[in-house]
Order: sequence, then C-alpha cells, then structure tokens
Amino acid sequence: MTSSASHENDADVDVLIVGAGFAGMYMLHKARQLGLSARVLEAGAGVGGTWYFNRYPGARCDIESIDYSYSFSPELDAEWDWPERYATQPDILRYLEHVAQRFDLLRDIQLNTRVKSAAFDETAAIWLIETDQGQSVRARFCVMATGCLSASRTPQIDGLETFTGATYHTAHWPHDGVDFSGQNVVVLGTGSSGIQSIPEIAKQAAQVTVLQRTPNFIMPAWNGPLSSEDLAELRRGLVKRRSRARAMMMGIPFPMRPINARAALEVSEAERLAEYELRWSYGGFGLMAAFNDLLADEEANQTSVEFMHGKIRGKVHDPEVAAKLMPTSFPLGAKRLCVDTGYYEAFNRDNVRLIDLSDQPLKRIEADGVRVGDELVECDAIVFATGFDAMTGALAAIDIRGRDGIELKTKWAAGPRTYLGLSIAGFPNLFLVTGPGSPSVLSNMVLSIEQHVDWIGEALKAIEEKGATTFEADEAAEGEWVEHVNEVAARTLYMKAASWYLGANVEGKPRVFMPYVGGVPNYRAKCSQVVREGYAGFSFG
Ligand code: NA7
Repeated sequence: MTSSASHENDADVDVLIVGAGFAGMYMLHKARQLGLSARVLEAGAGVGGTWYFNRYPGARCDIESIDYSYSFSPELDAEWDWPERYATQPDILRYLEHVAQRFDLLRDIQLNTRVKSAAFDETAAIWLIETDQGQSVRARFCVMATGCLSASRTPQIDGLETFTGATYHTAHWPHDGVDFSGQNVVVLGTGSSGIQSIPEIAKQAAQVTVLQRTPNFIMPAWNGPLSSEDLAELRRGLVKRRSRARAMMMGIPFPMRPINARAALEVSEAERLAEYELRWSYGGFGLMAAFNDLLADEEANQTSVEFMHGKIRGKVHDPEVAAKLMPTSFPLGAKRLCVDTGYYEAFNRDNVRLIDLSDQPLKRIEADGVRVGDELVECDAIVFATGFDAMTGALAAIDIRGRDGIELKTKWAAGPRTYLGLSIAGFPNLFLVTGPGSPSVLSNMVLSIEQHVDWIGEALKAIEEKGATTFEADEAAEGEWVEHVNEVAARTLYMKAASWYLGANVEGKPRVFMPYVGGVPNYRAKCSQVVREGYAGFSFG
C-alpha cells in the first residue's frame, strides 16, 4: 500500500485517530498493518479511554473479562491472565497499557492532547485537525475513536458552587483515590457507576446517603477469581466462544439458549421462572435474552419485572427500602441493565440510607450539604454518578466540518444520522468507531470495536487499491439506514424509558434512539453485504 509520502497532497499522516481507548489503539495497529502512517491524539495523560478516566471505587466491566478483550492476537490471549471473571478498572487499564507496549503503539500516540476541530478541505481532500496544544495535523483520513460514554455530565443543581465540602464525578476520579473514612457522603445517581461505587464507599465512609431518582434493574455478577485451571479451560474454548459471541444478539456468548428460542407468554409459569432462575444464576445481561418477546411485549416484560422484584425483596431486609429499590416506571432492559456486586446488600448496612427523590425532591445544594424536601442532608462529600452525554457527546465537543463547511452539529441537530454508524454523508474520509446507528452500547463493545476497525481497514485498502482520494456515504443510503434504525427501535420497548440510549438524560437533546437494536449478527451481515456489493451506498471519488 502507499503511504502519505507518495501522495500528491501534503498530508502529515495518512490516518489521524482521535482517542486511545480500545478503539483507537486497535485502529492504530490496523493502520500500521496496512502500511499506512497513523497518529493518535488522546486527551488523557495515558492510554485506556474510559478505563483511564473512570477510576471510582468498584469500577468494573459488566461483561466477562475473557469476552471483553481483543481477539486479534492469539499471542496476546496466550500471555494475558485475567485475574477475575469480571475485570476491575485497574486490571483493564493494565491490560490496555500492556497492549500499547506489546504492539509498540506508544510512539504514535500523543497524550494530553484534546482535539478541538476537524475540517475537511475539499480541494486537497485532507482533514485538518487542530488541537488544544495549538497544533494542526493534516490527514487523509480521520477516525473518531472517541467512545460512546466519554463526555460526562454533572447536573446544574442550584447552589453547587456554595458547597464547602468535596465533589467528585465517577468519570473523573482522582488518580490517588479518595479516603472517605469518617465522612458523610452523598451519592447522586443509581446507574452502573453509582451501583458499583456505593458498596465500596459504604465500607469506608461513616455514612452514605444515596439519592435515587430512578431505580434500575440489577443482575448479580457472581464475580470471583479465575484460577489457573479456569483460565486454561477458557483458553481451550476461546475460538469457539468467540465465534459464538459473534452469533449472539449482544455479542456476548451466553451459554444459555439464544434469544429467539421461545416467547415468555408461550411457556408455563414454572418454565418461565426456571429460565429466569437459570439466567439469574449465571449472572450478567443474559436475562434480557431469556425470551424473544421480552423487549417487544409489555405483558411478557412484566413477568421478568416481577421476577426481579422478588429477588430485591429477598435481598433487602427493610421492606420499605426494598420497595423503593424496585423499578416500576419502565420495562426491564429498556435502560441498560446493571450488574452488581453487593449493591442491595449495602442497604442492609446501618450506615447506608436511601432517599427516593420522588418522595423528597432535590431542592438545592447548600454550604453544608444537600437539601432534599425539607431536610438538609449534611455531608462532607458529594459523589456525582450522573452519567454521560452518551454516543454523540464526545463528537459534539469537537467542531467537525465536512463538505461546504457544514457543521456536524447542524447536520445532527434533530439527532445523529449515519450510514451503519461508520460514516456520515457529507463528511468524506471520516470514520466513526461504534457510532450511533451501530449496535455499539447494546453490544459487547470490544467485539463491536474490532468489527468496525476491521471494516474500516478493509475500506481503506479498497480506497488505496482504487487510487481514490475520497470515500463517502451516499445521502440516500444514509437516509435508508437511519430509517431502518428508527423502525426497528420503534417496534421495541426500548422507546418506553427515558434512557440515555434516547438522549433523554440530557436537556434539549433530541429524543432519537441512537444504537441499532437489530443485533450484532444482522448488523455484521449488513456490513459484509455492503462490501460484497462493492461498497453499496458509498462513493469513491
Ligand atoms: P447512567 O446510567 O446514566 O446513570 C446516571 C444516574 O444519575 C441515573 O440514576 C440518573 O437518574 C441519575 N441522575 C442524572 N442526573 C440527575 C439529576 N439531575 N438528579 C438526580 N439524579 C440524576 O450513568 P452511569 O455512569 O451510572 O453509567 C453509564 C454507563 O457506563 C453504564 O450503563 C455502563 O455501560 C457503563 P435517571 O435514571 O436519569 O432518573
């Protein structure tokens, strides 16, 4: 393949990659394999992306380590021992740092550099990327490996600036950790980050008050150490396990029946419960796939809701607290399921109190604490576990301009529009990794990242082979894809929750269901078909 040196244009680099998480690092490796020059710009002071920043106590992946790891290198698989079934943030970061070293990636990764803008110069067919370090980089291709959950959100609560204690956001946790010993801590937010951190904070703090706006559905992780025998067995079955993963809706190789086997309302109550129990005892997200009507039929879904409510009753000693922890306002699975270790049990401790904000609304923050209803909850620290501007937030933070100077923000004003979540009409030579319109956050992210990077790699190869200077999604193909993404989502119960999938957690964000719910196998098949048909829906210029 050619590299920038042999091109007429004056690019500094063939491929400029934004972000050095799982996606950006593999993209760099891939570009080098293709003989292209590449550089990664990363805002953090280290590699790892989400796993670099989210260092809150208890931070852990909700997909098993063996599945949430790269598959492109058998040597890497052979030499890396995951210590636990579900890896902690420090272990995942260690893994990514190892990958960076092992594949000699660091020499092309520039840290502490935030990309401010990216503009396409049509005459030269070059992306001009500018950074907060005052640099300009000219690249033939630009790959946004910016992550789906990287733009954190702290709600604007009256009086926040008057608080005299410490505040933290789970997504920007101090690198030296926080010692909460003897402190009264308020945690706002009960999504995954709150659910993982609350049990750990409770072990240390004098008192933890959890402010809950909406309870979530939570499956047990049944986490535990992996012995050398466990690892040997996992390695023996790895090839099969990975191909099974690719055939599963979510890209997670649950050993249970695949999703489309039976409907919840077709089987007897005893059979239904047995299936739920089976999935509960395995842990993780598998419950969502127990029956094929769970995300399509409210009555079917309600059977899983009742099952989960029963589990909460069994775990939480105080029935009033248990009732508050039971989600009732949305179908199971319509918001991302959480996977916990000791969350419900934390509410059986004397030093953990739950305040339901629908009983006692959050009024403001004062110098000494948080005013909820008529009560001032005094505290030394507030932990914001309040989530992210998901899927589009990191891209919206960059001034991206395509043909005719059109801004991505303008194009996406009514919601993101992409072809396959990979490419945007009007933005030639720009690729997204796990962008909106692809399974992304509804799937095993590492598996989807690898599929996207492999696809982008193939596309780059095709562009070079054709001697093309531009590669761009057609407006019509993009429109059809967006329509399809919306259509399949509209048939599901996903639309019945005010979730971050729908942008509902960010004021003013258009309510558009962003990930593709059609599942990993259908999506992969579509991507392959596009290639087989000579990149149908794309134009080479
Ligand atoms: P999430 O899942 O978005 O959770 C954020 C939580 O914060 C959720 O309980 C929100 O309640 C709550 N929240 C947000 N804003 C407010 C305000 N203003 N007042 C009260 N409560 C608020 O983020 P996470 O970081 O936990 O997890 C994100 C993903 O990362 C997760 O799914 C995994 O994939 C990893 P709400 O539900 O909106 O009522």
